[in-house]
Amino acid sequence: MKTSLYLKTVKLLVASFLLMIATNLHAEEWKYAMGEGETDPQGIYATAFKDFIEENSRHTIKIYPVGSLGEETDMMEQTKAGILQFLGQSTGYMGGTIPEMDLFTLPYVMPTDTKQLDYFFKNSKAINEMLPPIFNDHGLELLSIFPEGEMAVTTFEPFHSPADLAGKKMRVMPGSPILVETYKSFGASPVPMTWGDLIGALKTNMVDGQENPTVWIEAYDLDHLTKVLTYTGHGHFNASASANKAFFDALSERDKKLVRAAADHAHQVILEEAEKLDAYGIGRIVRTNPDYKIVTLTEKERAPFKKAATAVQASFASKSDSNKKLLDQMMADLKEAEAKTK
Ligand code: 6CS
Repeated sequence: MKTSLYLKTVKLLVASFLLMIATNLHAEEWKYAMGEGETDPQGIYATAFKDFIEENSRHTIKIYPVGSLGEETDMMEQTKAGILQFLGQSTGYMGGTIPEMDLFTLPYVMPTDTKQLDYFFKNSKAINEMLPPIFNDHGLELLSIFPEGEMAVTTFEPFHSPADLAGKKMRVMPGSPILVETYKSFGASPVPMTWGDLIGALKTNMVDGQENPTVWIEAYDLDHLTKVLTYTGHGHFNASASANKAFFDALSERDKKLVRAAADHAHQVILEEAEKLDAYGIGRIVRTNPDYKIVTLTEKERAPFKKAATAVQASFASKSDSNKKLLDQMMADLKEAEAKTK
């Protein structure tokens, strides 16, 4: 009697030990595609995520920068299909697939103050509680959403009012109905276009301007392809990181905790970096391109753009109950961020 109990105990201990070794020795290569290069904000996040995973497990991460697997527009489908395990994507490419993600392209909603943005992206209930189940409905597991800098508009001619933008073909990211509505409300003719087509379109005057954060404008020489950079204060460029949901759900509890911890680490790294990106971007533009014209619209000049934006915000909220609840929560989150960072 005692012998069989002893043998059972030994078998259980050996099986547990082997399971523990197997779990620790279990190594996979996970694919991570993103809409930017390795030195851009999404690359900083992806590299921090990769380093954390590889320093704390035997798994490895292979990063695919923009262009290596096709356009940014293709990557969402590849991730939902499970071809990719992780996706770094600009929110301006996501509203066509996940309508609620146009929350982040709404005009005159996000602040430009980096301290408020930092608090918001760390504490937002809209992001941390309301978006994850929405991502799940689309076969994705949301890991992070983070800022990349204030949107600046670059054009060939100065503009100070919606009338100045009349008939101007303004390129917008291709996955956002709200960006189209925004630039129509600003008096322009929006042209949805992937990043891969923008440089050629600017060189051939297929478009009259575009918007991006200054760190991107500088990194990809958009200031040398246009004449004027205008701060309107209307928008902010944001990016997301997510995983294929079936892949994430199938992970061991240990690996789920590892992925969450890696995302939290990368989120802290990019939020710290994001506080400097705007200053870095415009600083380099002014230093390397001193003749480039920089305009900051006055509050009086911004007024008609802000008035037009209220209709776009209302349009977003009217599209679904989910959109309305998210926008209401985001406004509350932003109010808290402002109060907490005074
Ligand atoms: O304008 C775009 O499409 C690109 N801009 C940034 C800041 N990141 C990637 C995106 O494809």
